[in-house]
Amino acid sequence: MPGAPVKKVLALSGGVGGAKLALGLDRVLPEGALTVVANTADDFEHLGLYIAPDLDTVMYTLAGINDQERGWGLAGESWQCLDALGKLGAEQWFQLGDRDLATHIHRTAKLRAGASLSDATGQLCSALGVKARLLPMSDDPVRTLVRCGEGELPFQHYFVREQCRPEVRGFRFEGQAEASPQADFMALLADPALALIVICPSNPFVSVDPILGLPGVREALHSCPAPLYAVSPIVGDRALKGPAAKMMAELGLPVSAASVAAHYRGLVSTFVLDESDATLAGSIEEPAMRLITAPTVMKTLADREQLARVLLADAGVATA
Ligand code: FO1
Repeated sequence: MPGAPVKKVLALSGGVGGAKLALGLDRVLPEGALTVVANTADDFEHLGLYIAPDLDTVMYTLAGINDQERGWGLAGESWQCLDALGKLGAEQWFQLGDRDLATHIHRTAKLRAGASLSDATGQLCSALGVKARLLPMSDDPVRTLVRCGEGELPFQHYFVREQCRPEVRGFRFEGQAEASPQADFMALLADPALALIVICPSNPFVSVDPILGLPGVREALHSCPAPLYAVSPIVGDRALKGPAAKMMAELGLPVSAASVAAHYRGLVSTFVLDESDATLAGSIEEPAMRLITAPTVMKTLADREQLARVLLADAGVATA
């Protein structure tokens, strides 16, 4: 007798923080249940290669080959090409490892031959043994520009070259208004089998907003009957990873999960706070948002699976 149809889960993710929860979900869900949509507004061209940092971080993490310490790139990497580039006087501020380069070379060749970013991603994922479906948020170019005192900086120049030092005044997502959200992503939002959408604990400003602001995405999320959860990337007054807390302070927002909840007002139905922020719950006045607490700090693989299980149990989605 055929079993019950698999309930589907969609995770919206940036890089390192989002990839951790995506891995937890992947490990506890039945095969075929998980789709991860990754931000591509951090993508850029460097040394003639198309680099998609968030897609790669999620892909390497789901394939179990990511560098756990750095969060990005491959484990056991070597840097001979980067050293040789340095000797030639080429730019070295963006570190491309020898084996990681194979991904960028292969993807760039596919794109130049006419493949879409979705096709190139699907092909890389199947070659690396990734079981979940990983999609770029769009096949069209969207690029984050960080507004700071010095003018606008392309995202990787702000993040990696300038080490997030410039004071942030705002963001602009070039190409967003003209971009189409990835077709399978939109189809999933209309799929009756979709049982849960999770905004991973990624940076709300530069990882999640590029996805949510694509034409038609907010409307599709509103009409989708599946509950929309968001996990706070801020615990106490610190970001789990990256510059989210620094950005909040520079934008004049209180650095707390309450600001993240306010950011997602009108969209998210369940907001997930870390257990250590349980006392904040009383001060978050978001009448349309249900608040729950969970252990959101994911240091180990067991932590990732545990958070995934808590979210799925809360949403009534069966695990494998
Ligand atoms: N992040 C860094 O902080 N320094 C790097 O040199 C760097 C290189 C890099 C190469 C390939 C890749 O896929 C990602 C890389 N990242 C690097 C990570 C990445 O730029 C950021 O973590 C994201 O854009 C923010 O989500």
